Amino acid sequence: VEAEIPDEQKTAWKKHSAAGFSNKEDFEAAAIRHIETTLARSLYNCDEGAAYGGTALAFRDRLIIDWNKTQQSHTFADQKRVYYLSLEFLMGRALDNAMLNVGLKDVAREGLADLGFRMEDVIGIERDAALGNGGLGRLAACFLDSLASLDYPAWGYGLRYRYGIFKQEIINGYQVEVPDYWLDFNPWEFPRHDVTVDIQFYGHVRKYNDENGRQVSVWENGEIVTANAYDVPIPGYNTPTTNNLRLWSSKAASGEFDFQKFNSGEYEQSVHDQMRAETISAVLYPNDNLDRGKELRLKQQYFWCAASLHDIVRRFKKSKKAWKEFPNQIAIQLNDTHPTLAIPELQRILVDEEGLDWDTAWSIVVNTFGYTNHTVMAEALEKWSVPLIQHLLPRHLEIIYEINLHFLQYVERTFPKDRDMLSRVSIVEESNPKMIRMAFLAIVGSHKVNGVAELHSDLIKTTIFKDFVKIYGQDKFTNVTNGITPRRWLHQANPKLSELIASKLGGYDFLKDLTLLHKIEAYADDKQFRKAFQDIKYANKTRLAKYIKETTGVSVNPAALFDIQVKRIHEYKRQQLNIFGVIHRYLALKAMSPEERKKMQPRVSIFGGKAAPGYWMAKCIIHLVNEVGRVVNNDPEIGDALKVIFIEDYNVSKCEIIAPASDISEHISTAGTEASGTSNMKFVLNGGLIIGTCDGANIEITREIGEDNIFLFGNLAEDVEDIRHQHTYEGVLIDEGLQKVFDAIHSGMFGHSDEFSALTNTVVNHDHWLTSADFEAYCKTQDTIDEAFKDQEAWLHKTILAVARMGFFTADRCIEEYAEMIWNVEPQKIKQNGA
Ligand code: CBF
Repeated sequence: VEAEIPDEQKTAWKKHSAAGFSNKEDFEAAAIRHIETTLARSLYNCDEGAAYGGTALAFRDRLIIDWNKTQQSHTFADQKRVYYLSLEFLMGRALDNAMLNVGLKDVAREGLADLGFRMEDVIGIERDAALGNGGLGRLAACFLDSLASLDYPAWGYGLRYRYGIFKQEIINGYQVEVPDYWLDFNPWEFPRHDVTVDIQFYGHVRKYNDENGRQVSVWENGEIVTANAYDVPIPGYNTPTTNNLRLWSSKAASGEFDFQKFNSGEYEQSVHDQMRAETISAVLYPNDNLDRGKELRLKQQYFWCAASLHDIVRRFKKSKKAWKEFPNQIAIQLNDTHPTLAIPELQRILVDEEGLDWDTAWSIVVNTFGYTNHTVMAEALEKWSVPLIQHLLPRHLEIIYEINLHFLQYVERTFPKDRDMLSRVSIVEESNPKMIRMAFLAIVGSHKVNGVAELHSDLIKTTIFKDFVKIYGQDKFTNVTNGITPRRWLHQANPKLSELIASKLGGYDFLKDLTLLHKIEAYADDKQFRKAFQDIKYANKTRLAKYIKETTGVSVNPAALFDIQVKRIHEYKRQQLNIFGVIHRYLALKAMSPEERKKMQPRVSIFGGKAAPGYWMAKCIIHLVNEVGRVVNNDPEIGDALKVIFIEDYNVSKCEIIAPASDISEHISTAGTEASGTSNMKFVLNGGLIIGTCDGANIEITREIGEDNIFLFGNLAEDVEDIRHQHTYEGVLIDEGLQKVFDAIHSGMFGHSDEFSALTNTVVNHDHWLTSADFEAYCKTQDTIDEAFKDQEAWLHKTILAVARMGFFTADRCIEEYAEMIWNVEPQKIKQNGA
């Protein structure tokens, strides 16, 4: 309480309070001080690594001053806050983002030049914080940027994995996984040694009746692991608001280390518990859209949910408000089902620890949580075996059963004649072993459920959650179409395009109100603007070509059409369709005379993405792409007409170079399988067009930018099931062109054909992903693109219109929709003095 602090203390603090730099001189002073004192380097041994360290630490100081002001201000105001629970935060690099968001990149550039360094080299030193697999984790990172930029009081909660997503190496055309130990030097986190939570696993539940005859459950005798907090400041763009991302790291609880064993020489055993505890936050599971049901993963989920909830409840209790105020003060968003255990955990805290009755507690729980679904694919829908939960979290299993009982009683009352309904919607699946359906628990325990694009939100209502719509009504289900942050994905990745747009719009306001982009539509026919736009694209392609040359040794011509598909490798995303199309093109080029070949539009087909280590088919796709590249790129007859590139170790920082360099990018999932996609938005915002299916956010992108400015093809979601049914009963009809591709593969043209038999057989046997069914349409659309690209003026017209119409896809709009429809929170501006 301010009034209780003596005046002398206040004066001393005021006089010496840390001040951030805002000019070159002060930046240099801050950076050099850190280089000398924190990093123990000097003028004589300051390399790029040290320059990065000094710059990052100088900016971290700046951020933490704003962070303190923001947190103080939020505590004083005591408004409703949002907590975003996500097992993945794919943050990428922090320095460039921090410099741009606080508006001091030019100051730092000049300062670094004085010290003898180039900004680009210094930025390039930073390792990506790669705590995620793909779209879901990157979405969480974009949302954090928007929450801070829009001044929402919000925290992210996640796990501080010691190893992020593995580093991918391509050796002899095969993916090899190498561990990503990224914490050697991480200037962006603050260890909070004072913030720890003891988390319990295993044990048993003891019941007794208290003096009022009320049954009490005590979960006891478990194994304790400690959660340690690490805070990462999240700066908003052009605002002092700096929010917090709190990541938990696991440690053996103090007292767990067995000194007796250690002293008697049993070293290994004595450190065993220590290591076991630390394993919980050691590694990110490298699966995207796939549930493997591993015990350690369940431990991760509970560890993180329990630590986060403990923290949230502790903060709430400080306010001394009544429990019924909890949902008015706190909104918790569940990013997919991974944090669903937070639901029974909050119920446990309220009932077992705080003594609330079941119904009061449950109403608080439901009004607090919102659940975002990111997939309809069966293999990604999480289920946990009842015996496993029973063993690891015995009290939670009881609570889940009780939640289910109350829910099923309600269903029974509402639909007395529909017995099947009970087994269809039960949170407990009556299989052997019984399984807990996490998505169902998330729906029952939340007041809103949202999908991430219109088609996807409709599909969840008509397929996997159909019964729940009957039970709860339409209003519980809503849509928030995904978006991306224009700060990173335009301003940072494509500074020249951002500058060109700003020159026409009279400043950078569009970075906070992306709908302002519509004003550049007026320049779509302006010759000078077009030329400038075209030059920027060419420069970005040249930058990527240089990167490709340096990393693969292959020269590509920046004047060729750059066709890019970078994302996780997955059969549903259909990189196989793309590479079969490339082979089809190669065969066609080989069959042409040199004169005919010269008339063809030169192309560079670029792939990138990681396969989950245990996903054999995805690994076959990577191998085939690399083998096709080896053959095509070394074929003297082909030359520049076609090049095939696989970019190793695709990640966020590489995407920042790749997205601005596309002419066409591929978003070609089997219709109805890609919930939204977000790279589609990044590519269009950077002046590239899309070849895509009517899937996910492609549909809304088409609606916004106009169907003349996108190349759609393929079967529609509503027809997919019928086609699959036909395949099962009548067999697969292999497209003629595709058959030639398969013949070429079987002939050994791209290496031993056995290596690829799984890939071709799956199409011949079931064609579950409609590779053959969509092949002809895909190839024809690629031909249309070749023709369209030849008319550069018309192409430029399309790309400029598309950029101008992308305003809807900002993550800021998403956050405003969540805030209004789901969280009911208001922004809170922080004054520069922190009041
Ligand atoms: O909503 C964000 C993204 O999430 C996924 O990556 C996911 O992990 N389920 C989906 O596959 C994407 O379609 C979606 O854009």
